Amino acid sequence: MRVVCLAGGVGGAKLADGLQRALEPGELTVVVNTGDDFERHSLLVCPDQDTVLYTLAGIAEPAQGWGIAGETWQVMSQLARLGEETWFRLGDKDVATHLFRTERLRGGKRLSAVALELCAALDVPSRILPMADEPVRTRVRTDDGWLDFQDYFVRLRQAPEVREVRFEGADLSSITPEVEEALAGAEAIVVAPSNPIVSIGPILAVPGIDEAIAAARARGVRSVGVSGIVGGKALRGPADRMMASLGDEPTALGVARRYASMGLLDVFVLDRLDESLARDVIALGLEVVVTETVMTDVGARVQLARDVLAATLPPA
Ligand code: FO1
Repeated sequence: MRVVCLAGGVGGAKLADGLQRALEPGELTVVVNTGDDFERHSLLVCPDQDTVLYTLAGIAEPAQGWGIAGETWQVMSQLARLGEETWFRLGDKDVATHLFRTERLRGGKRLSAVALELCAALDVPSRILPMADEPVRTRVRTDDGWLDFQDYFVRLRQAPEVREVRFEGADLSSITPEVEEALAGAEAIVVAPSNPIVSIGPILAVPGIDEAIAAARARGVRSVGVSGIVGGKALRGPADRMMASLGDEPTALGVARRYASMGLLDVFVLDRLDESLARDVIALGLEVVVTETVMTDVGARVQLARDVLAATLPPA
């Protein structure tokens, strides 16, 4: 079954890992958010792409979710000694990824081509594709003005309230041939339990992606989304606070409303803790599946992936 999964960082990577384990090699394509990407020490860092890459390659650092297991920090220590800012920590092995990527981009390759080279080099049996080849950068407006995403997320530890979000460059970007081909051949679409505003939002802001999803759904492909907000709390990161400060209800129902208003989904997956919201989600015109969505171990990732894949099959 050919599956396309839209994903951001850690939550997206975990479900993608479950899907990769539940499917045959080559059946999964993950389209990742690039709005978090930025230049650090003259290297292009693609946090969501790399989180998914390292997870699907089986080398991710398990506790923090991003970066590579067993990292050392010699480069950062020396940069600190030289007086550079080191609030964004790049491990020594991780730096190799950014060197590999940046060198190829400077040589004229597209980000998508480099992403596929990284998958091949790390023996990942799935395709991890950036949402666009052109730079798209998420910026957030706080009471102190506009900030680059990683300034807000890592340097300021998501402390400021977010008043507005924009995806700079999205209007100049376009769907890549690889993403277009994946959606044209998809038999199921999955929207991972990632932040709906700053992880899934940028992907849908790339011209051509929502149309390609709509075209797939028009030929009967079902689209299933999973809430990353459980019991009114984001499993990770600031999605709940961000939704509240932007005027959305910070619950799984708020996530479902956002996706339903975009006409993105057929089915919404709720955690058992949120079962009482099912009636309201159904009223939005979505089917509902209630299951365990918190992926505490690999078994839970595979179980959620199986539940999601079952929901992509039309009801009997
Ligand atoms: N997150 C942090 O909280 N602190 C870091 O120093 C940090 C470094 C980092 C390096 C490479 C990478 O791919 C990701 C990294 N992240 C770090 C995670 C990341 O920036 C965010 O979790 C995502 O952008 C949000 O999805």
